Amino acid sequence: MNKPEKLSDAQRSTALAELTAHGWQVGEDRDAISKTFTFGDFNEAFGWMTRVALIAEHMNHHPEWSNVYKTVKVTLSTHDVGGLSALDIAMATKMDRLAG
Ligand code: H2B
Repeated sequence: MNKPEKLSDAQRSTALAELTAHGWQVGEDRDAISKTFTFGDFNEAFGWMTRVALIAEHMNHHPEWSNVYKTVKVTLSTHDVGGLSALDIAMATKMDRLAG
């Protein structure tokens, strides 16, 4: 796994335009993106978290998240570079795809 790099300005604007159109919000006080996912019930929410967790392990890139019943709050940022990298964009896209 090569070391991630911070997004360039060009990469940022393209990626964030797409993700904000799908409900992701850009952090005000840190270089991160966040989104709240709401599912049908806890079983669905935790099942999604389980699938994402396996992907996170495969990517060696892990979300900051919390779950209350059928809601999962997610924040993505790359700690090793202190901000957004392509890994965050890839993970956000995978999360959206799995959430349907
Ligand atoms: N997840 C996230 N979100 N950012 C990182 O910089 C990161 C990670 N680094 N998962 C990985 C693990 C690193 O700590 C290990 C040692 O490879």
